[in-house]
This record gives sequence, structure tokens and C-alpha cells, in this order.
Amino acid sequence: MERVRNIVILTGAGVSAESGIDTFRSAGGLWEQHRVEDVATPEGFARDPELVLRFYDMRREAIQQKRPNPAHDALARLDATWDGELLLVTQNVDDLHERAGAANVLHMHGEHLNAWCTACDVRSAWTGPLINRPPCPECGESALRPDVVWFGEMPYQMERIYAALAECDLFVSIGTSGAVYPAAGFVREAKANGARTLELNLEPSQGSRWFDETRLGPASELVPVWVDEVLGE
Ligand code: BV8
Repeated sequence: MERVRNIVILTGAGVSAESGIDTFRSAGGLWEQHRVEDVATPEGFARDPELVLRFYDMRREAIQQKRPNPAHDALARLDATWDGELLLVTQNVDDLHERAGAANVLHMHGEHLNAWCTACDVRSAWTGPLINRPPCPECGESALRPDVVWFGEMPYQMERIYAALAECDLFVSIGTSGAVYPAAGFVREAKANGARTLELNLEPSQGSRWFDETRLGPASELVPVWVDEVLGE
């Protein structure tokens, strides 16, 4: 394997599955008994803000009871010791990568532990519920929403992601079904720029054919083995 210098890693719900956080597809297309369009779209929020706020309050509370698993720990170890460029992009809105010690995590779909004020546009760290419409720490308005990218909304820091994909020699996708865009298209972007592409997943994803190599199994087993390989290289 020619010397790898710049790595981009994309993680999805599968990397947090063994920490006890439900993936989106495991619930047979329903997501915690809700349809995505009712709880993860701006239209759904406008239609029934209480339903959406309760949905996110429940998940924000739940993730704070969970712990990182060996996949998060291994990625944090790679982040701390890799001597080239490393960008860890996650589709997940939990903070398990950070709690495992990863330093530069890019949450392209936002974060449960932030609240976004629709009055002053400021984002604040937030661990409690939003259902009782608490005042924004910045402007005092009761206009806080989850700082999460809903379907139809633009994911965060896309330019930074595409710049890293243009420079990377290795793109690794971990625990994602490849169902949601633009994240699902990153492998093609990396491949077009000459990077090698590796997928670590419990089952083949919708984009498996774009990967040079796919390893099937639980992230808590596959990720530490891969990190040892790439550090030992
Ligand atoms: C946008 C935050 C444009 C919310 C999320 C038609 C065709 C193509 C695209 C579209 C289309 N119609 C609409 C679109 C665009 C849409 C889209 O892609 N829809 C899909 C459904 C077709 N995308 C968007 O809307 C995005 N925005 O396009 O904006 C735009 C342009 C200009 C201006 C404005 C806007 C925004 C998408 C972001 C939505 N928000 N999350 C929240 O979390 O509450 S997405 C959410 O679902 C997750 O963040 C994640 O991204 C996605 C689920 O994917 P995964 O993470 O992969 O999880 P999943 O359950 O699917 O898979 C888990 C995998 O893990 C499985 O493969 C499983 O086998 C594996 N696994 C399980 N256990 C383990 C494991 N692997 C390893 N170990 C294990 N133990």
C-alpha cells in the first residue's frame, strides 16, 4: 500500500450501534416509532414543534447515558497519533467520538448537545430539554431548536469536507448505509481524486461497489484492527 498521508474518515450510526444508540434503518424504516418526514424535516417541525422537540429531547437525554465503544476509542487513538492529515467527519449527532478523546470531529449533520436560536442564529451548548421553550442564552428569545441538520437542510462545513476529499489518499467509511446524500457521495468524490477507498460495515452498504475494499463485521472489532494496521504501516 503506497504511503498514506491524508485520511478522511466518514462515520454513521453503525459506529455508535454497539454503544446502544439505535441506527436509523434498524427500526424497519421507522425511527423510534416516527416517520422521518414528521420529526427530521423543517416542515415536520413547523407542523408539530412539540412532537419534534420531544423526539430530540428523548434522544439528547438518551445519548448522555451511553458510552463510547472500542471503535470510537480506536479512532480517537488514530486522531491523536496520526502524523499526516486526518479529518473525522461524522453523520452522527451524538458526542461519543469526542467522549472517546477525538479532537477534530466534524459533525456534518449537527449535534444533539447544541441548541440553535432561530431568532439570533447563535448556537449554544445544550444538554437539557427544549420542550418548555427555554430562553436563548444569547438573546433571551424562546426560539431554540435542535442544532441538527434536517432533511432538505444543507449539511455543515461542506466546503471543508470537499477540500479534504480532494487531498486525501485514503477514504474510510465506517458504519453507514450510504443512503443519505451528500454523505453517500463522498466515496465517489474521493475515488475521482485518486484516493483508495475502504468500507468497514456490518453489511454491504448501498455504495459498496464504489469501495476498493469492504470488510464486514461489527465496528468494535473491525476498527481497532484497521487502526493498528494503518499505524503499524
Ligand atoms: C440536502 C440528523 C440539499 C438528524 C440526518 C433523492 C435522491 C437523493 C437524495 C435525496 C433525494 N431526495 C432528497 C434527497 C436529499 C436527502 C437524502 O439524501 N435523502 C435520502 C433519504 C434519499 N438529503 C438531505 O436532505 C440532506 N440535505 O440534501 O440538502 C440542499 C441543497 C441546497 C440548499 C439546501 C439544501 C440532509 C441530510 C441530513 C439529514 N439528517 N441526521 C438526526 O439525526 O436527528 S440523516 C441521518 O440519517 C443520519 O445523520 C445519517 O446521516 C442518516 C442515517 O444514515 P446512517 O448513519 O448510515 O445510519 P443507517 O441506520 O442508515 O445505517 C447504519 C449502518 O450501520 C447500516 O449500514 C448497518 O449495517 C451498519 N451497522 C449497524 N450496526 C453496526 C453497523 N456497522 C458496524 N458495526 C455495527 N455494530
